[in-house]
Order: sequence, then structure tokens, then C-alpha cells
Amino acid sequence: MIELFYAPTPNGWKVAIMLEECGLRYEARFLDIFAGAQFEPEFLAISPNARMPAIVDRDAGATPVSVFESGAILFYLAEKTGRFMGTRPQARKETLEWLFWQTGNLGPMAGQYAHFRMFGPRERQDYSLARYRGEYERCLAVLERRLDGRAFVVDDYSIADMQIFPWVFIARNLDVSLDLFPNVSAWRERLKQRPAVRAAIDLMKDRQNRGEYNADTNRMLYNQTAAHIPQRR
Ligand SMILES: N[C@@H](CCC(=O)N[C@@H](CS)C(=O)NCC(=O)O)C(=O)O
Repeated sequence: MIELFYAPTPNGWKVAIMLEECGLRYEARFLDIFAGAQFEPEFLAISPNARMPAIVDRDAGATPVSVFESGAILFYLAEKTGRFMGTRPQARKETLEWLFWQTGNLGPMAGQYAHFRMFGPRERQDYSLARYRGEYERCLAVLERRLDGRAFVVDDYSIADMQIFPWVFIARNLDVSLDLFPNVSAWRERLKQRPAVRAAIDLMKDRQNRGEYNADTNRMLYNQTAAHIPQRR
């Protein structure tokens, strides 16, 4: 059994997609990041950066294995199952390149754009909004070129697609049109049709439907809890 510490956000979806694709036995545990559950000592022992997603693999042998950071989790699960990372050394290398590309580029830029859009003060934020929207669109343009003549980011569907998809999936919520990025748009549709992707996105959607996860909680989420930065001793 794998425990998944989860909230229904793009970063959470990545891992849920992989677990669903692999058909691994897992239990999703809602981590209430809006109530500060990420700062509990038990969770920090698993995820020292106080962010979800994180997993604890209780089927890894005598001692459970914990993993934090979505990219590291996908890599761990790909190694565990031997799936979704290609077998050719070149494909494995490219999969890692795009996994890290998302982690260092598309994800943080989209996250910061969402932060300034939803949380920033109404006045004096034109620069930040333009900066992060521009960076997000620049990343979409990079992906557009990469997908030229390709169905997936690397040869076959892989953890690189799973890592990148969620932040492209929400483009319209960020008021960014994909019209200028037809390859990205077609790839997004292709992935959206996969049953595992749909199941992952639906995971805990009922919480949103019950109103537990709404515009206000989104504002808190994208505030990124700067108030909790540990004080220097
Ligand atoms: N680079 C991290 C990002 C994870 C992340 O930002 N998670 C957010 C939710 S989407 C979180 O846990 N936020 C809690 C907080 O801001 O305190 C990953 O890919 O796993």
C-alpha cells in the first residue's frame, strides 16, 4: 500500500495520475494545507519543505520509504514499476530533462502567476503579473516546439507528460488561451481522454463540490504561507 498525502491541486494530480496509470494500491489522505497540516511534525518528517504531494511506500520492503517533491515521486514510482520512463538510454535522459524542466520552469512560473493574479494587491502589481504570465506563456511556447510532430513529450507517454500536464490543464483557469499553441492544445486533449488522468483529476473533487475547496482556499493556497517561514535561531 502506498499512502499519498494529497490535496486536489495540479501538483497533487501528477502523482495521482501515475498511481492510477500503474494500477498501484494506494490510499489518498487529504492533507489539509488550508488548515496548516503541512506544518505538523509528522508530515515534516516526510516532506521537510512543508508541501504536498508526498508518499509513503509501505510495500518497499522491511522499512517504509517516504518521498517528497512530485518529480522525485514520479521518478521513484517509474523505477519501482519499470514503467513510463522508456527503456532506451536516450529516452530516459530526455524524460528526466523534461521532468526537471517542469519542476524548474513551468510549475513555478504558473504558480507565481496564479499567486499574483489571485492574491497580489490590486495596485502596483502590473510588473509581477506581466512577468509571470510572460514566463508561463514562454514555457508553453517551449512545449509547443517540443511537441511539433510528436504525440508525447518523449517517444511514448511517460512521467514527463504526467508532470507537465496539470499546469497546462488549468491554462484557461488562469485566463491563458491555448489558441496560439495548437500542438500543446492537441496534446492536452489527448491526455485528458486517458481514464487514469480523469480518475486522478476527479480524486477528492467532492471536496470542491462541497465547497471545502473554493476561491478563498485557492487564495490561501497561492499565498504559499510565507508567514510560516521558520525563524532563524
Ligand atoms: N515543487 C513542488 C511543489 C509542491 C507545492 O507547491 N505544493 C503546494 C500545493 S500545490 C503546497 O503544498 N502548498 C502548501 C503551502 O503553501 O503551505 C512539487 O512539485 O511537489
